[in-house]
Amino acid sequence: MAKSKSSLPPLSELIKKGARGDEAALARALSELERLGAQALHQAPELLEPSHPALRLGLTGPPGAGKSTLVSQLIRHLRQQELKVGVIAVDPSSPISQGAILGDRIRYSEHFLDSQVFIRSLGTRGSLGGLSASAYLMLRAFDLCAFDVVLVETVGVGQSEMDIMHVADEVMVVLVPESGDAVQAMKAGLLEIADVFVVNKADRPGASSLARELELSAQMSAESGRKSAEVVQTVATEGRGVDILVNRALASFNSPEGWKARRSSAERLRHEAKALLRQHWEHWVQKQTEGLKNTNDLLQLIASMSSNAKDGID
Ligand SMILES: Nc1nc2c(ncn2[C@@H]2O[C@H](COP(=O)(O)OP(=O)(O)OP(=O)(O)O)[C@@H](O)[C@H]2O)c(=O)[nH]1
Ligand SMILES: [Mg+2]
Repeated sequence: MAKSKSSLPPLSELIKKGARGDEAALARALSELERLGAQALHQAPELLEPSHPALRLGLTGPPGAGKSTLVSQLIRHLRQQELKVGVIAVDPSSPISQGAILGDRIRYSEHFLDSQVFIRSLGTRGSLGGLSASAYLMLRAFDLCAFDVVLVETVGVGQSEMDIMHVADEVMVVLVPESGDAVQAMKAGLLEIADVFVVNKADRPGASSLARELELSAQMSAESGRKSAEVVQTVATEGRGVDILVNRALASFNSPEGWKARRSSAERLRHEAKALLRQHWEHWVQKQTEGLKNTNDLLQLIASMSSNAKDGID
């Protein structure tokens, strides 16, 4: 059961408390963002102009590639630099957040007691496979709550993989020797979104040849004037190669001009607006069709559509 609205402090209040380090308030704020969707921006317009944007590092790749293990390693290194770290783990297999939370409780357990690390798991409910409106809103909340770096983990299946490019300031595509060859990655359009190809599980056979293939593709991409990704081999379970990723992250963190400018681009805002509006209208369509029983109902619905649509949900 959802809590009654009146028992909750306003969203802005929760966010303010979250910014002062109250983790419980931040957790409740994020749940409110999930519940409210786009309306949250009305209730807490300060989300639109965060004064302290956190560097967003995206990690995407096939299931089981070692993304969470890498995230855990990255958190450890970033904490050594005394940076405040947020994590959003998007789990497409989970229609609701609860299922995802359980899995990541275990994966990130070593960081749970650290007050400067905040981890949130998120299902992709209602987002047609892409990043949900909630993810965009939560990232804004992390900005407002003075996080330095936010790691966004998405499983590389379908649209969410591509969406990561519109939210992350730097995208790491995590591949493993057994995930198929570089050509496969090219076909999936990964060359366009990757800033770094992480060849994880480099303790397994085939890692070097995958890395070479990726390097070759990156080189060809650079020669034709497109983005050229760095290729890094890692063994996440042992922390091998992670320092290279951390150094890249710190370099970006320490020279924010480029990514801060990209962050405020109209193109990014358009992608965010699409996610927000999509969720809003999906909710609306769901509500409108709940009671539909016959073709007459359908006709009536169509007739009233334009006026209802203007009112939106609730
Ligand atoms: N041999 C080896 N195993 C690894 C390495 N990195 C991670 N693993 C193991 O791979 C398995 C999956 O790791 P996760 O970090 O959960 O992978 P993930 O990409 O987050 O998985 P999903 O979130 O389910 O898509 C775990 O059993 C890890 O211990 C590595 O470098 N070498
Ligand atoms: Mg994971």
